[in-house]
Amino acid sequence: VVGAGPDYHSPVPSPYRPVTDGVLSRLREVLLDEEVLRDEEQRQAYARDETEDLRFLPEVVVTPSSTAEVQEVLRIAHEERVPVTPRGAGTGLSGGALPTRGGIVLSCERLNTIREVDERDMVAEAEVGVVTDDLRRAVAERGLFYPPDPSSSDVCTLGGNLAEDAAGPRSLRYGSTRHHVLGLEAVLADGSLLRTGGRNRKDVAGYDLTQLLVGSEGTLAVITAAVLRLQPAPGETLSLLAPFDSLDAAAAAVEAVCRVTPRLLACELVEREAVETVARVTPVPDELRGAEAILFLELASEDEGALFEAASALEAVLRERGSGEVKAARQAADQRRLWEVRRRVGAAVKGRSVYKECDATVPRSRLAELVRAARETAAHHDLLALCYGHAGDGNLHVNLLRGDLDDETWSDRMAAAEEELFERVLAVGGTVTGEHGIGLTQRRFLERTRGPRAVEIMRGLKGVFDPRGILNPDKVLPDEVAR
Ligand code: LAC
Ligand code: ZN
Repeated sequence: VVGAGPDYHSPVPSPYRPVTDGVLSRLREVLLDEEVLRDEEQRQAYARDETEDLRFLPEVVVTPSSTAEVQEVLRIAHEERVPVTPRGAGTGLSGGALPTRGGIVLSCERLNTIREVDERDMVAEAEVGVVTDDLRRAVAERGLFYPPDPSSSDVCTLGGNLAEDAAGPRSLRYGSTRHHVLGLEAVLADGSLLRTGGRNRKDVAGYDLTQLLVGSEGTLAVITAAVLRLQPAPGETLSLLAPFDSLDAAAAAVEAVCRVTPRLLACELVEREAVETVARVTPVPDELRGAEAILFLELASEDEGALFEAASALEAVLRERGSGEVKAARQAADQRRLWEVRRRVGAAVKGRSVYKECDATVPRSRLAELVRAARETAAHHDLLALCYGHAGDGNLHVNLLRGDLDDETWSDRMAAAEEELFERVLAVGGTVTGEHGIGLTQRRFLERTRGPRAVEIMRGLKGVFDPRGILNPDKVLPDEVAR
């Protein structure tokens, strides 16, 4: 029944074995009844993530509630050669959680315990089904801070953040998820348990398996828990809005803005079309309307004087670089209102049209070239594009919108535009994904980005971790074949 019904994409021809009644009864022996989902209606919820309009129906969904149960599931899948697609909250944007071969979706939703917040070592140990904001709140109650802030932080989970090395606006100051991981508990393809790292802030004993697993998109192991590094809270914050009368000018200003002060946490760019897309579904504060592009900046300091000093230094640079009148928000509620608009862009675009997410990233000094490439590429292929994202990190989400194009026109134009955009991105030393991952949809760019030798080494690693190729097939590596 994989691929059954007009809504599902055809499954990739499979060397794997199906989920037979025998496999199902083995799963039921090691899991509770409610941890094995077989009804089509239940499985449909696991057929998609947030990537385009792709759907693949899994044969069965399992929701283990302990690491030991994850081990049992993988032991069975390994013996039976059934593919397993690990899944967090399904907010991914490169298809990493799509069960392209049917098989088992292993949802981590019940692995949702925060095992410990240790104030003395300033670490938290949490299972991967914990919602990112729940962890942030739990550590904040103890006066501590966990920085990663993906836009979906109210629903996404640590597991997806770890698998994709998710980031967000504040990664400008704090780095992406991987910069906060000290250790992992993970289950290997054959069901055995692997612990990496620990609670030490420094540790160079052997190869760094922790950092290898972070960002490996569920292709090497199923991460079940992580030891995360915490920080003191950043203090008081102030947000600035700098309107520009062209997208190019806003992009060109970013490198100067990022040099001004270490108190800058975030430097985001949103172009007019993106603001207007949010305005279609929710009221947008007036100060965000009208400009061709806006830079959203966030500053933090434990001292209010220093905060305002940094703000005026930034304002001077922004004006010099062509910004209109810079507006500041100091009250928490005002800041939240502004950032809410930024956070909602992705969902608003998705609500407006099927679209192709291009997670283009370039060295910060090449940002203006990225913006130009996005605009020119869209024009060459007669598509509507909009840009927004993490300008300070050189990372923009270039969204190509389908609008009312028919299937064939859309897929031809989209593929050609993506090709042209990424050629230009790679030509200036950029990369094809800054934070959303290669997943299913960006695999054809991996070798061009990393080179054939690097991809060969990645394949070798895949073989060591997952010799039968059952873990998250069709992700990361191009044309992966199970042995
Ligand atoms: C964002 C997501 C789409 O930046 O990465 O909003
Ligand atoms: Zn983003």
